[in-house]
Amino acid sequence: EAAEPWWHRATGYQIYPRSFADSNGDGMGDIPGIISKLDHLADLGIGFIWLSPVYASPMVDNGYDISDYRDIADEFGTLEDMDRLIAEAKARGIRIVMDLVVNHSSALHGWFQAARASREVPEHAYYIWRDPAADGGPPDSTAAAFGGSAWTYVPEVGQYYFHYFSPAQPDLNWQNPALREEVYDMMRWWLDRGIAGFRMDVISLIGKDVDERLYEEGPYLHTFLQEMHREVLAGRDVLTIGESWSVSIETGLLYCGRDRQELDMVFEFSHIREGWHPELGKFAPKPFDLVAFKHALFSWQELTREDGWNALFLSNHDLPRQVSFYADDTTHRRAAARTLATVLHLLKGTPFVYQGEEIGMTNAQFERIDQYRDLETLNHFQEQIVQGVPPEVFLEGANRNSRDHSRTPMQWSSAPHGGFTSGTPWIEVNPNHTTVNVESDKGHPQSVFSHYRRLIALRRESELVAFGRTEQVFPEDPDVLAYERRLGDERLFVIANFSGCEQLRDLPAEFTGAGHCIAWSHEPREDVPAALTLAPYESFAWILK
Ligand code: TEU
Ligand code: CA
Repeated sequence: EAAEPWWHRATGYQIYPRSFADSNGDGMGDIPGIISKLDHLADLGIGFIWLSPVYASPMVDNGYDISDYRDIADEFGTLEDMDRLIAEAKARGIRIVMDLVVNHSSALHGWFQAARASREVPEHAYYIWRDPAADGGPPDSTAAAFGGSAWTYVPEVGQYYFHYFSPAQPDLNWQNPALREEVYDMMRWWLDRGIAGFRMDVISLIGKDVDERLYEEGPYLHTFLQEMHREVLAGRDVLTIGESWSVSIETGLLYCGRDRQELDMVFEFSHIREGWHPELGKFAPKPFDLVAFKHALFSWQELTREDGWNALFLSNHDLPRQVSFYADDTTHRRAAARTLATVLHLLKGTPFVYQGEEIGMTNAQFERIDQYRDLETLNHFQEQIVQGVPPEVFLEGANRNSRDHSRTPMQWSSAPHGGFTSGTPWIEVNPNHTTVNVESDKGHPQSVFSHYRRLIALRRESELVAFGRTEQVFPEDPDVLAYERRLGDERLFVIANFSGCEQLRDLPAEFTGAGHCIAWSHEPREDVPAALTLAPYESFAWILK
């Protein structure tokens, strides 16, 4: 029997480098800045960092457009800085997982520069080209995720290239074995430098067949993932997490089932997409629906009971701040932040904390479109205005769901710009940094940070938290989320109020009586009462005796 994988008890922490810590006053976070904050992460108790892209990039999509996979962006530092980060993190027991963005490259990558100049060079076939339609227009009407057509014409070669995202992000042609070997070689090069794995950006797109207009989970996906496993991952003690916006309960284990030899876990978004408007999309979010959310969350707990493994998260750099989206970022901010953490961190899987979540950071309240930086928000604004959506309506949606809310800089202290930079930050710091910041949170009796530290330690120390079987309680309850974890005779009961009103619930007799409270939002209480009154956003987790 192989040793238990290290990530079964570890918690990950996502760093978005440009917004974490700026060491040189240019307003942009950087690798030396990250190194200077490693003690904060060691104190939190995390096992590994997922580092969003730091590779050379023109930064059209903040680094998710890579122009050299074997170099570091100037604004973030150098390869030496990266080696130092790996070593300094290791010295604190923290591993580094890098972002792997290989569905597409930047249009400024040397490969694409060669590819767009001539049909004759080998690099041409690293990308996806099709002839114009009869009228000279694009081969088909597919729209790009960030607006406009998914096809862009290049007169030098008389063809269109395919880009699922922006024109600055041409899709790599995974059907070409030489391209695949370039990717595998680059992955080995990074692993040999000492990193502990990869978070794979939109990996479920690599098996696409553009002629059939099949993009997500296309026909070649699992063949390529298995090949990548054989060529790069097999025999190495590394962690792989695939990002997929299409993976479902039906397909989840194809990526991470024990006999598949593909990935270790997937970031799946059903619980997130739940909150988007079915036609108008993310900029017209629906009111939060707890029952649907629970259904998505717990069906993945069920799916991964005997096989596969879950990646647990509520926030990342593409999503709004979790207290703002799922709960309350005003009166009940601290309780809400602690409750969301309890609910997620006591499930089975590997939890991920997104920078700032550990102090309950909130959405920015931007009032004008020029305060936004994200190309997705800016492009959709342009498109929707043309379609007649009133600007204030769009801005209201953006205020709830734009990607930039998670990208405002980390709030370290009440100093100017939250202590993030001594210069002018690339995007405004949330004005609430005067009260919401690491320094003041750590000193607060209801500290969000201490709460996270406790939950992260519980996963390291408790078999029950790491491996217990999850069973949902009250699945149809519109305001309260509850579940049980069970391992042998040990039982854990978690209950959380997701509403801004007091909630009274009669608890089933099997959960009531003597207990030991291991996590709470407001004040601990030792025993589990038959009738429990929960204050707004109040939660408890008890080990039952
Ligand atoms: O995101 C995948 C993706 O599909 C997003 O475009 C998502 O739909 C959107 O962010 C929701 O608002 C990944 C990265 O995480 C994201 O930052 C990149 O922009 C994107 O891929 C392209 O690399
Ligand atoms: Ca900097």
